[in-house]
Amino acid sequence: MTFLQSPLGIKPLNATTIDLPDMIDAGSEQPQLSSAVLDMVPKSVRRPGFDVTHLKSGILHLGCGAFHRAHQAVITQRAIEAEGKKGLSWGIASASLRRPTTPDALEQQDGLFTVLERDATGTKAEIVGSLSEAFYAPADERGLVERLADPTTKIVTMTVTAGGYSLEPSSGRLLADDPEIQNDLSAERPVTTIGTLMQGLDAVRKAGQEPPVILSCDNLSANGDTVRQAVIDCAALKDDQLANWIERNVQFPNTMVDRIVPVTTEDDLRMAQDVLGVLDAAPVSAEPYLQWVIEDFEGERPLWEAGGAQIVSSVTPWEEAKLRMLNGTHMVLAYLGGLAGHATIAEVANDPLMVDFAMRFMLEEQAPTLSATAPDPSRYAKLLVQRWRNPALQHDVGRIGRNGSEKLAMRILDPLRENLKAGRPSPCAVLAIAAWIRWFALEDTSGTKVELNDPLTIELRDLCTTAGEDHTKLARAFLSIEEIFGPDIRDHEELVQELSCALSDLHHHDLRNVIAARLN
Ligand code: CS2
Repeated sequence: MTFLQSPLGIKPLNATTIDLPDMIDAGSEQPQLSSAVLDMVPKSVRRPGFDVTHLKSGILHLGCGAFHRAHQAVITQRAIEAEGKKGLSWGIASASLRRPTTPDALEQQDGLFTVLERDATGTKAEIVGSLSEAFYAPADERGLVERLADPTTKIVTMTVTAGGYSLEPSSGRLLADDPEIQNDLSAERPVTTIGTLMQGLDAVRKAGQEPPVILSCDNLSANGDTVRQAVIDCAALKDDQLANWIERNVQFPNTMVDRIVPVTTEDDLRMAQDVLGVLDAAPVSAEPYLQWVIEDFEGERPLWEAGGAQIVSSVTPWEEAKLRMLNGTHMVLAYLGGLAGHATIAEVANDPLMVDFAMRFMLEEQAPTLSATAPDPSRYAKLLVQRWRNPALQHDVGRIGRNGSEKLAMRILDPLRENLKAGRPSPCAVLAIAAWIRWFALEDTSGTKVELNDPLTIELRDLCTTAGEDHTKLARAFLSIEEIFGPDIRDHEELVQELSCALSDLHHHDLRNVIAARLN
C-alpha cells in the first residue's frame, strides 16, 4: 500500500512554535539585547569576541530554528573568534523558511541571542553573534536563489529536518512527483529545499562561478550523499546537463550533528532575562553536550575545529551510531513514555523500567548493526541515558515522537531489516513500532502525553479505525505502507505476527507488564 505523500515542503528543525516576543513583559523597563547594550551584560556571560557590526555573510543557512542557533551558530562564533579579522567573512545569513517570528526578534537585537546551557548543576549563558543576517525567506527581497548564487556565499548549510527534503522515507530518494517539487522546476522562488538548491546551483552554473559547498546538518543517513542524490535527481527532471554539472562540480560533505535543543519555553525567557539583566526575545536552551563531525572538503571554510568540530575523512561510524542509538532510542522513549503518561524525555529516562528497555534496545538490537569503528556502544549508551536525564531540559515526548512516519525508516527500520537478515531477534524494535501505531489507534488519550503530529496522521488513524481490534489486520496494514516500511518488510510473516502480538498486548494488558515481559 502506498499513500500519496502529503506535500512536505520545508519544515525547520526544532522550530520555535511559540511567539516568543509576545511572552516578553511589555511593561519591563529593561532594555532589549543589542550590540549597544552588550556592556550592560554581566561579565560572567560569554559574548562574541568580535565586533558583530563588522560581520559579512559567507554562509547561507536554511532553517533558522533553535537547533541551528544552539549548534552551528555557536561553533561558528568560536571559529570567527579564532581567525580574528579574517574570520569576519564567515557570518551566517540565516533564513527562516516558515515563520517570521525569530528573524523579527533577531532583527531588533542586531542578530544577537543567548544560548542557555542548562543541566542539573546550573545554567551557563553565552551571547551568540555569528548571525550576520536573519530573515524570513518568503518576504526576502533577494530570495534564496539569488543569495545562493552570490559569489560571497561559500557554504550553504541546512537544518530543515528529515521531512524537509521531499524524500520518500523508506528509500531516501526524491519524491519526483511531489507537486511542490514539480512546481519548483520552473519557479522563480522555489519553496522546497531541494528545489531551492537546484535552482540556486543552476544560477551559479549559468554565471560560470565556483559553486558553494552544500552542507546538510540534519539527521539523515549519509545526509550529504542523500541530499546530493536528491538535488541531482531534481536537476535531471529539468535539464540533464545541469544534473551532470552538479554531479561533477558540487561537494555535499556528510556531517553528524549532535546537541539536544528543546523548544524555547517561558522559563528560558525568564532565565535569559535574569542572567543578562536585559531582555532577549529569542534565547535558546540546550544541553552542555555539543558535537559536530564534518567530512573534510575542498575550499574555504571557517576554522570550525576551533569551536570543537571534528573534521574527518568519513563520518559514517559517528552518524550511524548517533542516528540509531540516540535518535532511534529517543523515539522509543517517546512512544513508550507517552503511553506510560510521562510528559518529558527526562521523566522517561528516570523511569528504571524504561531505561532497562532502552538499554536492551540499544545494546542488543541497534549496536550489532553498527560498524566496528563506531564509538564503544556500552559507554555511548550510558552517556546517552545521562544526557536524556538532564532535568533542566523540558523535552516533550510529543515533540520527539512527531513525524514518526518520516523518521522511523533510518532510525529503527534499517537496523530492524539488518537484524531480520542476520536472524537476530528484535523484540524491542517491534514493541516500539507497536507503541507508535498505538498513538494513532488510541481514541482516548487522557492519561497519556500523546500528541499526534505527523504528515500522515489522517491516513494512519483511518487504518486503525478500519482494523478495529483485529491486530493482525492492523499490523499488515501498517507494514504495507511502502513509503515508510519499503516493499520487503510486509512479506515477513514472522514479523507480521510479532507486531500483531505486540499490538494485542498493548491493547489488552498493562503497559509496564508488557515491557517487563519483553525484558525477561
Ligand atoms: C530528536 C533530535 O527530534 C528528534 O527527533 O531525536 O532532535 C535530537 O534531540 C538531536 O538529534 C540531538 O542531537
